[in-house]
Amino acid sequence: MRTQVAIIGAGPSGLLLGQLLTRHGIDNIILENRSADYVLGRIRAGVIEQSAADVFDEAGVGARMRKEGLLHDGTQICFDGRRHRIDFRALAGKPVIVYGQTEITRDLMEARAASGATTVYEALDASLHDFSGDKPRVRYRKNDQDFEIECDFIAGCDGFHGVSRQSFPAGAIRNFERVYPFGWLGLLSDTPPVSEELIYIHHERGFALCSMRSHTRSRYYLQCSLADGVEDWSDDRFWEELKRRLDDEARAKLVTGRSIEKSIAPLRSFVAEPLRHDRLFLAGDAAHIVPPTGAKGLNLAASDVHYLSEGLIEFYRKGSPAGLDRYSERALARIWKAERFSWWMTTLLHKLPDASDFDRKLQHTELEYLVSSEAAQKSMAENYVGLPY
Ligand code: RFL
Ligand code: PHB
Repeated sequence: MRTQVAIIGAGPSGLLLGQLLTRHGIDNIILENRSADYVLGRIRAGVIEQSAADVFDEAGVGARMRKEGLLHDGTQICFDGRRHRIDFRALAGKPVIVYGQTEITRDLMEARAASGATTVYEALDASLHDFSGDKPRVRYRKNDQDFEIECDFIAGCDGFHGVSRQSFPAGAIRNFERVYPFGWLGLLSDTPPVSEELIYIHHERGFALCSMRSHTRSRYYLQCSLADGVEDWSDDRFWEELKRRLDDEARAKLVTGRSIEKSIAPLRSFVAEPLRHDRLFLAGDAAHIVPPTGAKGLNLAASDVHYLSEGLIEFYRKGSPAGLDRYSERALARIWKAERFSWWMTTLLHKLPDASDFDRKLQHTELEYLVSSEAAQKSMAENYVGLPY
């Protein structure tokens, strides 16, 4: 088989890149090691920046998001049992869109199927070869048969545990990492959200987040121990613990119900540099991880893919490698700002197990400063709605 761009991974990064390239007449094949149903079953991000939404529009997949997505003009920060509102529209001039990653992924999959471009699901043992020459190849196995794709470029969009970053030669990539000593336990339920806006809660028992997918579907998170398993958390235990962390009004309003999904995610900050080795490029979670507190992971995937698709389109249209040469530097500048913001939101809002009394006083003062200073709120709003591309 031969294609122009071989894309590894059919998460949001890979599907979005494939869609943008296809629309510009650039041939591409996506290899995904899981099934389409498995990919659609993962419950992840919920908040989309306007600029990421614009990239989804450009890829021709924004219509349902624009129709069904919920526009949020602000968010709520709760501590000491009181809620404070950060007004995104007033402070940063735009709202965010609440629309599930699952839905975006579904929209991308449908658009790809309609375009006729090839996606190989359950493509096992992908291995990347010769990307330092001008004829890179990708090998994989499907239904016990071996296949090889010859291509011009390989885009590694295969997430944190994928093969692409691991294929960089030793010494050609540097990792920067912080692992947090707690996790997030998420619960999805067909119950009306407790509030019209997301509530980020700092509480002495740990962080909590009230989010949503629609007016009838809620998504809640609790800071939990890394030693916990989902089996330790019955629905009843989850709701009881969430109630303890809510303010009085939210506690009284909370509608509980059967969970339709529950999962635990560890929290990590991670960046690999650079994002390119010759004809192999990394984008999305393959290159970086943010803790979910800032809602930046999916949004960074969209900005990486925007820069990378621009470079590839320029290469095929004009024969110029300039955009590809600038890709790593451009993408990393935005990635590090999102890393900073996600780290800041995480340390501001969680119960930090190793904190001293001094650290806890500073954390409380930071919260007080945020809710009392327009300048501080403006900085948070500007980052939350998304820094410019
Ligand atoms: P993904 O989604 O991990 O997709 C990678 C794909 O590659 C496949 N793969 C392989 N395929 C072929 N061969 C191999 N060897 C392969 N190895 C892996 C995988 O099966 C998968 O299908 O990465 P991508 O596309 O870069 O997208 C990144 C986003 O999924 C991620 O950043 C967000 O979900 C992060 N995130 C959030 N981001 C936001 O912008 N806003 C949010 O509100 C938000 N909330 C969250 C989140 C992530 C969470 N978890 C579970 C980590 C909330 C949570 C709880
Ligand atoms: C979500 O709805 O899943 C969500 C929202 C905001 C975050 C993280 C996750 O910061």
